[in-house]
Amino acid sequence: LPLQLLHCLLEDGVQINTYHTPSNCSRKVEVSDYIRYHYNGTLLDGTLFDSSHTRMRTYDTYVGIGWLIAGMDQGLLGMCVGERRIITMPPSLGYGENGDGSDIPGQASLVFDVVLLDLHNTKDGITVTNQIIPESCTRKSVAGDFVRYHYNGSLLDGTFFDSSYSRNRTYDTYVGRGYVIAGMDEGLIGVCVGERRTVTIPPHLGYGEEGTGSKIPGSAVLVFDVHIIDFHNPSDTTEVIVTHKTEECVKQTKKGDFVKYHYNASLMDGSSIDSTYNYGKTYNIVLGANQVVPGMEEGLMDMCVGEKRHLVIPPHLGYGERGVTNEVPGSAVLVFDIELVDMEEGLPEGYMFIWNDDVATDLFTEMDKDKNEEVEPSEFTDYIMQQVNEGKGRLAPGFDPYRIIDNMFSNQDRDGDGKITEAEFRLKADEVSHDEL
Ligand SMILES: [Ca+2]
Ligand SMILES: [Ca+2]
Repeated sequence: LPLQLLHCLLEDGVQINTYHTPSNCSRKVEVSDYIRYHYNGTLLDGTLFDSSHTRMRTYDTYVGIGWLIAGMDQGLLGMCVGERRIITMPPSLGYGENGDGSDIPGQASLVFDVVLLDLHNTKDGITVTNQIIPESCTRKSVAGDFVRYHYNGSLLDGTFFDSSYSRNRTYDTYVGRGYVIAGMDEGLIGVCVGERRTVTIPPHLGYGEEGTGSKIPGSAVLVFDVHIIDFHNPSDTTEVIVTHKTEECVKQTKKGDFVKYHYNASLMDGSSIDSTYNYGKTYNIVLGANQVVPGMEEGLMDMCVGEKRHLVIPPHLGYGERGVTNEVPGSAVLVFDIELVDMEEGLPEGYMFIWNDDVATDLFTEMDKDKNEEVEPSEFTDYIMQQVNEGKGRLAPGFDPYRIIDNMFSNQDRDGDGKITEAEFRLKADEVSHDEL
């Protein structure tokens, strides 16, 4: 031992020699903190009497309140996580006259080479640091919201234990409802979409004294670097924002209309899903016919040709918990920018064909071109198409006309023999409904 050190020991105090100081230290050990550290304990002649390293387990204890020998209770105070120090103490602050077991003789001065791995106080709550909040944030998560986020998880000394990035999948959960550890349940409240934050969680709000798995030891403080991808509430409706209004609007879209529109689809983090502009043609659907997700149906209602809208669609009105393989992640909130390019007015609800004019008085005879007292499918189809082309009748837009006409024929051909007789042909204009004439 250097003379200098011996000299200090004579003074009956604890000698502290820090030989590694971490670059950042936001907090130092105080009385009543709970700490996890590794140590090698040696006698003054260098004889190793104990080592937490050989046990491959940290020593976990309260500090400064008499749980440790006095020399350690004093010598560990003021330490930073990651700091390494040598604590040397006289026997009076160690095991005194009698020593301890067979390894520590009486009147032995002790030398502990310590590295601090973890530090918290049971009075601690979570801490939120390193927040980066998008300027566009208009809404913050509340209990009961469903949050999709990425995270990197590490221990206080920087040891990595888990990452959602490594699985290439967000972690998805309800918050404030006990589905995740208490500290995370709290740390995910008040977040914005796109926000980044570091949530530091003491063990009593994490995995406690037991820890979990092979990577999170007991009494470990957890540090999560979190990136919020999106969140929604099960009570959310589709958000519709008109971004461009037309000067005049003759008619607004309604159920049954055939609409042609462009869309840009993306996720809340801005990543693009799909765009009709890439294909150079509109997406065409019949409104109210379940051809698109409910949120889109809603977003396209009461719209004018030329109008543009910004839609935010929660997953329960979009692609749900399952999403679309390789395109839309499960439970994702969708963002659509849409533009109504054209529309064709639909028929009244329930109708697939209507007459614009009065119905011919002797419809059956008009249809039965070859006058064999039966209307064959070709006669029927030709007649209906002729009415449509002459503007006398109208088929529901957006569907295959021949399929509609086939259905109409089948409904009229009550005995299903492939032809319609005059008896089967019971027409009254006010009876016209659905696929019947
Ligand atoms: Ca015929
Ligand atoms: Ca028949």
